[in-house]
Amino acid sequence: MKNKIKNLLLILMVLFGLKVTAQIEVSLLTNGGFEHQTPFSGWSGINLQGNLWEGQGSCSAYQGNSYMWVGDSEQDSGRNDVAEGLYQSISIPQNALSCSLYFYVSINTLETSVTVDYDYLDVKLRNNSGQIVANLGRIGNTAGTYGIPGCQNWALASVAVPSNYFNMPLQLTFEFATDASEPTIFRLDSISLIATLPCEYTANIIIDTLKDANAASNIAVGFVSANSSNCGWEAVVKSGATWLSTESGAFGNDSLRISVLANTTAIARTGTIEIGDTIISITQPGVPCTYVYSQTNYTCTSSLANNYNNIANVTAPTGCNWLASVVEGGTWLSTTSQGSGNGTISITVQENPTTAQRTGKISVGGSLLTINQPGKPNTGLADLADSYGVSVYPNLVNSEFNIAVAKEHIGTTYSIYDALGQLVLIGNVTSESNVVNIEGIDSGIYYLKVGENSKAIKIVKQ
Ligand SMILES: [Ca+2]
Ligand SMILES: [Ca+2]
Repeated sequence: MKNKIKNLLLILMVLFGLKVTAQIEVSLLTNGGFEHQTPFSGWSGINLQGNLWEGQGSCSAYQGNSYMWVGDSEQDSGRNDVAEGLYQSISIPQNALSCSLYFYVSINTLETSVTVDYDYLDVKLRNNSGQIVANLGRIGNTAGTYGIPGCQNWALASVAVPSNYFNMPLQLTFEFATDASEPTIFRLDSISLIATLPCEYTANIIIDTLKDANAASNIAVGFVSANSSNCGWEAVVKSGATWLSTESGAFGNDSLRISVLANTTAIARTGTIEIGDTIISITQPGVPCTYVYSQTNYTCTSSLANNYNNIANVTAPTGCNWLASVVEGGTWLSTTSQGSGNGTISITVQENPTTAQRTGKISVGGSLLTINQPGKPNTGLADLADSYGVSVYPNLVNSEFNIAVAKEHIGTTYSIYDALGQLVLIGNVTSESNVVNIEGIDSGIYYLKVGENSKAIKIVKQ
């Protein structure tokens, strides 16, 4: 039986050596070794007849200096017809996983029966009214050593308390009785009532969302409370380990501290940390969205209508969605570029019908990219563009040329005459820029008119 206690101690030491403790042993009795300055402190008597004594005399306690004994104040002779006991009020916690009573007992007797306990010690549970709730066990003269006076044959006794007696006020009683002949002396020492309780932890989180996306180390985000200073816990990152870490862990209460790496994306992220059975979440915000162009200015290569692809890179954090919009020059400049995070800008421009450069602007999240489109080349004939708002280019034509007109001329017709004033071609003016094919016309000098009143513009077909 001694080994059982030793094994228990060994288990406790192993448990306490671990970082995480699942359960703890709690002693529920006061002064179980009778070593208090008042040896029966914590205990109450039952039918005391003055025969309960703290033991010393010629006998040695199992542990310490004192023990409790019954049967006779004169330990040399023992005493018959004793019926008395002692008890202590207890309440075994409801959440106990188990509870066991251990005590050391020494019995000397003049009884010779090896089968009948004429004198005995009963261990019982009674309610506060004194009624018996449970008989936990009996040890009698049959377990004793013959001879009075006699001394010190201590043995460990133990009994498990069934769980249906948990969570109620009880009296744990040791009740002695000797019959009318052949006395028996009982001694008790080192009584312990050990409940095994689960370790329980409560995590109170003060900060569940960090203030920004920056890296931070060893910041206190909460507090962990344990139901015992012998309960060890360790905080373990369950998700988000690529950016979230903690070294927190302690016996008993302690703060919960974490470290985080910087979040370089615009997407908030949440990691989880497990403490005992509790899972807590920590959220780190993303960075604000910013949009930076690789260049803030782009100049088209010509005045002609064209698509220009990937004219500037946009650098933005992951998770930042953007849609490029034309904020200036919308009549001739357009874009369908959009992205999430990094991307590029492509544009479509209409032909510039004038000789002046024009400027448009594209916004991505408020950042502006300036687009310059040159005016059409000045061929020397460009002054043919009249105040009427019509111009032609090139004027030296191989097969096609362009008629650029002011808006108000859209819907009219253009007419081409030869040098003799003969009409050779007529067509509709459908937009500000109209392509005319004269591939089938002989080389020579021609004149173009738009509508009724424009000045004739000279065209040379090569
Ligand atoms: Ca003792
Ligand atoms: Ca007896």
